[in-house]
Amino acid sequence: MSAPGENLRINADRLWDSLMEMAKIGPGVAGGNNRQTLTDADGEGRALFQRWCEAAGCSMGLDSMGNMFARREGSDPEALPVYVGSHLDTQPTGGKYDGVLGVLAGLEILRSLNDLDIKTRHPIVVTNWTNEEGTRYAPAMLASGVFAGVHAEDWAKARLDAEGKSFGDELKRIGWEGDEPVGARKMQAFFELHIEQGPILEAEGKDVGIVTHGQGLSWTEVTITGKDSHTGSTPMPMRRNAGLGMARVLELVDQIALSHAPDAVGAVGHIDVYPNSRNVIPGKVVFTVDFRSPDLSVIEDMEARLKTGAAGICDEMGLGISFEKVGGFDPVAFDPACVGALRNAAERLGYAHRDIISGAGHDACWINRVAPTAMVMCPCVDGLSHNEAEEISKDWAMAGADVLLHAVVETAGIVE
Ligand code: HGY
Ligand code: MN
Ligand code: MN
Repeated sequence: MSAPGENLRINADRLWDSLMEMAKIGPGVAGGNNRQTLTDADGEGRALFQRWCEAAGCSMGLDSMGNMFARREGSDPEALPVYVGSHLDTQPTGGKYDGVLGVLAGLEILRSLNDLDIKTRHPIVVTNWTNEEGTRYAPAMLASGVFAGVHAEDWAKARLDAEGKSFGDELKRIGWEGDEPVGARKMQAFFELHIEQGPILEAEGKDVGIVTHGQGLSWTEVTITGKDSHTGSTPMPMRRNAGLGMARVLELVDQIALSHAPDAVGAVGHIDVYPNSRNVIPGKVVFTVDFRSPDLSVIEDMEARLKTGAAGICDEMGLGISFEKVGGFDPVAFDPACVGALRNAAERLGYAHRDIISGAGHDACWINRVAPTAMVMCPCVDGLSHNEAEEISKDWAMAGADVLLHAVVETAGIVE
């Protein structure tokens, strides 16, 4: 397919206005968003996205995991569509751009092609993947994982949130469960634009990052059990303090990750303490250990050392401990041809770029299993994300969307 001319660009003001409009749905308390998956706010955001897509002349498909597919016809209806998208759900204290930029940049591509009356041979489909964040329902990238055949649909729909509500019930409740069998769609390619969520691109003055690989992720849920007892009258030697055991395991997690510096990372972001009362020594704690590395053998080493080290700590303290793997995926290498289309687009458009490995997980990491896939990233201020203060510039959004536009259109083929 011939490459588009360098003058083919998106409308940055319109993209920015759409980002700000979407950000009004599920506002956070500090300028960001709390539009968690399968909440009413998620439903509202989906409805707005659908209205915009239909106004752009698309037909909207919806599968049984709530994944949305806005289709712009091509000249050859039999040709496999080129897919582009990301996710509209956010963290509880999320930013306005994580995921949303990738979905709305996909819509902006369709709007720009309409403006210029450009026809492509392959159809183009803009996608919103359900529950990318994995906050309300673990694991992350749940619906794209079902689409890619990684998770069984029944298992995914049985996942419970902290209030015991199931994914399947909540998807029905908000009215976004489609009839389409999940995973039936075949793709020519899949492209995703995402903010970097790290400091590298801004620090190096780059406009875009060409994502060659995504690092692997491991989520282990750890349960430590001791004995609830009075914080005042229980002598120290008699205590079986699950909270103290957890504190020592958190220190161990940090040491394990640092032992594989500079590429490995580790932290615990989710902690439930029982009974979580000011004057009761916790008899039980449940927390999730998040390890990541571009190297699978490093991830496996970190998982193994967590288990032996944490079991040793609990043994010494007379505490019980159990582990459950609740999420994860191996490091991914994206499709060289798709990566090349993005890199050539950045060159053609005159954007400063560098290759980069994604630190965060993305739907593209699963879709890479079923279609040629690649990602492009734009910088974010101070590399901050999963924080309401997440910020990007309109120019960065434009650069990412322009590069995405060129790779998608080149792959879909312009019909003269
Ligand atoms: O966890 C992740 O990397 C993604 O933000 N869900
Ligand atoms: Mn994301
Ligand atoms: Mn995220």
